[in-house]
Amino acid sequence: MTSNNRQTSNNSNANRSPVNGQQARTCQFKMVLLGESAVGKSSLVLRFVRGQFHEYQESTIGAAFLTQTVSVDDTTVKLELWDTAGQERYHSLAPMYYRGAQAAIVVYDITNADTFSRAKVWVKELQRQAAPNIVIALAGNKADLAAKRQIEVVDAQTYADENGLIFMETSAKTAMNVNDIFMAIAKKLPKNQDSSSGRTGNNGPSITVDRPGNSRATGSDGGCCAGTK
Ligand SMILES: Nc1nc2c(ncn2[C@@H]2O[C@H](COP(=O)(O)OP(=O)(O)OP(=O)(O)O)[C@@H](O)[C@H]2O)c(=O)[nH]1
Ligand SMILES: [Mg+2]
Repeated sequence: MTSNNRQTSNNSNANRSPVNGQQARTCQFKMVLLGESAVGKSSLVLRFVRGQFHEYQESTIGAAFLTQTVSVDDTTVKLELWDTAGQERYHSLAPMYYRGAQAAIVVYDITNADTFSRAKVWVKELQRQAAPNIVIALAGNKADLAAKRQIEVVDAQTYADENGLIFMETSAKTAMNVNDIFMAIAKKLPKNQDSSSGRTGNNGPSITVDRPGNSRATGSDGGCCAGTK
């Protein structure tokens, strides 16, 4: 939350840009990443948005805001990604970021059992406090460090199944399952409800830091499509 230089375009026609002579449907969703510090939230987002990985990724201060646009069938899905800070002193800020979010990725580090316990606490908090229809994914990150694993896949999968979560082990380092987990969420998001707030910005990835109040993501009641074929 150190600057306010978010790159957006207010092109009101962007929701209905013609694709192959037809009107494309554009949806926009707010997604939040939660989890203990150093589990790899920022690394997952940077891998997804920029295709990069940094061995010495700096710990996030406050939160970072990024966007990425993907295609799901005939729909352009713009994801507004709030990458929260995992350090204890920022935990009280989390509700600002998950409020109104249509999706969340709760991240743990497969080599650290404490982070899995913390992930479960985040899931519980989302189930109680976030939008009732929020799509939640559980990411067991650092899968490239399987030799140091403390959490077995079957245990995480069982927990995810019991709680209706998408689950994948990921590696921001090798890129394993990174696009896949974001795409699995994007596919599960509702895209058939019209909303007047289906604003869209530039289509390319952008990375900025911002305040959550500036997000124009839609409300907590589901779809945010604008423009239909
Ligand atoms: N081996 C390995 N290291 C990773 C992976 N993902 C992240 N890391 C490393 O783990 C450290 C922490 O990653 P971050 O992305 O900063 O973690 P974070 O969850 O954003 O941490 P906070 O911002 O403090 O909440 C960095 O040194 C990363 O390089 C991964 O998949 N594999
Ligand atoms: Mg971070």
